[in-house]
Amino acid sequence: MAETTTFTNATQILEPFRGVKKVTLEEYFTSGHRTCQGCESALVMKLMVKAAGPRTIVLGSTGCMYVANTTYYTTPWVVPWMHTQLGSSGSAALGTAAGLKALMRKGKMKAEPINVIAFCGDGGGADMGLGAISATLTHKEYNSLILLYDNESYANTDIQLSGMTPYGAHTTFSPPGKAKRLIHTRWKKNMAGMMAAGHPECRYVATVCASYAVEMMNKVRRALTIGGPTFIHSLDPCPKGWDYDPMLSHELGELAIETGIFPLYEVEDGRVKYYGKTKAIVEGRARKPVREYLLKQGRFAHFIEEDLAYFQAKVDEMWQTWEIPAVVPFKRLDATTAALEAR
Ligand SMILES: Cc1ncc(C[n+]2csc(CCOP(=O)(O)OP(=O)(O)O)c2C)c(N)n1
Ligand code: SF4
Ligand SMILES: [Mg+2]
Repeated sequence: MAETTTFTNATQILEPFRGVKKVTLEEYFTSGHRTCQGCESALVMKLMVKAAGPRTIVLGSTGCMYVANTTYYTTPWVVPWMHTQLGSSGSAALGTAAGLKALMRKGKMKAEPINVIAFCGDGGGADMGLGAISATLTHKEYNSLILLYDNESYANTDIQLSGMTPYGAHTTFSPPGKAKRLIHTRWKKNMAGMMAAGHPECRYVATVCASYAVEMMNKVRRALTIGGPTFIHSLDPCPKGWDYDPMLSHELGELAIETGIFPLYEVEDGRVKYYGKTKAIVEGRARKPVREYLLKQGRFAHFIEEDLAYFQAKVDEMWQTWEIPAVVPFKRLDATTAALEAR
């Protein structure tokens, strides 16, 4: 671990792990948690802090990764950890980074780059805390990473739908019924694209899935190394909320990528780079049909052909009509329309 030359915005230089055999053995999220069997979000916590290393402070907003990880007198966190209010991951990240900087400037603690990571769920981050995250991403003088773990519902309070719940999914707020088969008919927010497009001075935004663990850890390391406020969106299969056998978590993560529903990419200083199977899709590989992903989950068991076709058409649209496929949803203008509109 080295340091950049100036203290002001110094970060730890965390080189990427060159393959799984090069990943460090030390764990900073260990036993002592009570998440469900097959919980991908718990794996994300473990990989996230393993990637960051020991000189790290983790802040976590309310949700499964707070409640199930800090039951009275137990915790899996080996690094300093603090709970923050449900909508406050952005404020907690910024406040902690600013506080550390002030203490170091005043000589009250040793000056060294300390990683600050604030995690939030989709409810806490993409709905309730969106404003605070947005504000934090404009404060380029403070280093912090906000990691949104997206299990696509307010899981901790029994699977209510959030702005990240997929179209048509069965949640406790959207149970399918005889009169109305689909209660939830909104399309999911494009969180990483929104953060990248909306915060020109945020230097790093990425999407990850723990099914691709080394890539995921390397994106965390890149975000922490590049400095300033950064943002990562992780798609996390959740056996309880998505209603599937816990042994399928890894496979569902893969299918989310292979169907093109969840693209893997990073935006560094405005440049988009696709990863893994998403890159292969961009280069022409066929996407798997969305039904292969959806029908493995009980939350879509009420879907009929018409619903599957609609879902497929929306995903096709992401890939075929978005200006930057699966990242930025502005529509391309064909040359004639563009010329007419320019007059
Ligand atoms: C302001 C506020 N409203 C409601 C709650 C109740 N609550 C606790 S956890 C939670 C669900 C959070 O969902 P998400 O952020 O997606 O995290 P997950 O539980 O899915 O891990 C809710 C609604 C709360 N703690 N604070
Ligand atoms: S409900 Fe989902 S996110 Fe919460 S602990 Fe269980 S598997 Fe993990
Ligand atoms: Mg959630």
